[in-house]
Amino acid sequence: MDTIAAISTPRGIGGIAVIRISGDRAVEIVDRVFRGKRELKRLESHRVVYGKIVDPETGEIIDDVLVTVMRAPSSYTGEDVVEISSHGGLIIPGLILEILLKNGARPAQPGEFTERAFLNGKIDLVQAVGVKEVIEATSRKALKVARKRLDGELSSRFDTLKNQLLDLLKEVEARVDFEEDVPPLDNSILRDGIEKVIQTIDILIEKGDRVQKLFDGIRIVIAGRPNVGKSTLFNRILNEERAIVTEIPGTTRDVISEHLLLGGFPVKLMDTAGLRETNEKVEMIGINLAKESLRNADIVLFVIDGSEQIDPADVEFFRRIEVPLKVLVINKIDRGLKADKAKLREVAGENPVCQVSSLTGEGIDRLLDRITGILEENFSFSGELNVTEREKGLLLSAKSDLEEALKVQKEGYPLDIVSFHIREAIFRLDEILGIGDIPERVLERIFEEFCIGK
Ligand SMILES: Nc1nc2c(ncn2[C@@H]2O[C@H](COP(=O)(O)OP(=O)(O)OP(=O)(O)O)[C@@H](O)[C@H]2O)c(=O)[nH]1
Ligand SMILES: [Mg+2]
Repeated sequence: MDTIAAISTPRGIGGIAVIRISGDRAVEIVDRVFRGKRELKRLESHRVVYGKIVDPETGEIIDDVLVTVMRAPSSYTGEDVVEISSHGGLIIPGLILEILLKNGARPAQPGEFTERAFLNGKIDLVQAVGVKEVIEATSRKALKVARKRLDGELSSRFDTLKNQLLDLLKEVEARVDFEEDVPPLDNSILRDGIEKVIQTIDILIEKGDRVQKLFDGIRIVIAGRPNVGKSTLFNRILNEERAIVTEIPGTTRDVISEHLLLGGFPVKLMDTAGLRETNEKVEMIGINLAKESLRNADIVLFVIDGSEQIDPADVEFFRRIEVPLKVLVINKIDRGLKADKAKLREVAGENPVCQVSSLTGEGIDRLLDRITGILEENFSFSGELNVTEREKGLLLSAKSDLEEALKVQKEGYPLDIVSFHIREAIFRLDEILGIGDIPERVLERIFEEFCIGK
């Protein structure tokens, strides 16, 4: 395999940068450009040595560096890895990389170091995703989940499921091959076993989906009729003039979103177009986008103008929002509350009501506390793990294989048909972990999302 190199630290001004190189020729290539007390090929594994990087063509000294050598198989990729710590900045790391490339390395693709770690059996595919997630986590909560994945906790869940299925398969196959020598299969044990696995899959998906929101951001959508002050509230929560505010109804057309942390929870806050009947083309598109955001929302902040009487259209709309977590936000209370309080309660039903002035900031802290409370109640997980879209797809497909196994068993098909379906489910779990032949394009799709140098 080629020897690959990349700058692993972010581009830009910084104290140091790390250039990483991995492959059979890693040590040899760096030796060509490194002048230190000792040649790297004579250095033991996991030792650091000081020296200079020199362009062998011109003899020019590029930088003082510390070089670490990690020999196969005890390295991140499982291959020989050399890491060069140089000065950071805009020029030096790029120059060093260039010299390495001129001397026999090739540029690494995004995630290629991690892909090699996977191909060399250092980590499985589930853990590989964890590498990306620990790097990209934007909150402590997300990091905790990613850390567990990287440590193999999720992998071992999949492994347990697989072993349960293997046990069942063994029972079934024994009857297929040597029916006369073994007592007949206890159907209820088989059914219970399969059902238990299906149940575990359901729980993994249900919880995993919610935990995944810690990475994508919990979607909080601000909605309501035009001009009630949605964009003003959006800006107020963000503490910046992000969305355009005017007194003209129908100002916001696009969905505008920003990521922020609320009470330590990663949130994607979205401002949407005011909901009303209209024939204006652009506004109509905006309203459709707003409705779509509402359908995908985790929490809805439904804003009404409290300085006016309650509009029956508002009541209707609030009721129709299917998202279970919704807050009725009564805005513009700086102008005095004209809406009838009893009526407001009735509209809100079981849902929390908050009175605010997005203009003056009054009541905003209380609203944010309310939202944080909802987040804590619904998105706090202990010991939970996330599942990616890919994993979810494969889990669902394993589940349908198992349902099929139950069905054919119930209908009295021969046991080898039952065993076929169990086996298929096991293959799906293997695919999740990356066991067996994983097509190149599947790996590509997983690793292309990584950054270069990881
Ligand atoms: N007095 C008062 N005025 C407010 C408050 N919030 C918003 N406004 C005003 O109400 C008008 C509409 O505000 P926006 O934030 O643009 O309302 P919107 O709901 O985003 O409107 P659309 O984008 O058209 O749907 C502006 O003139 C704001 O200054 C408030 O709390 N008090
Ligand atoms: Mg607006």
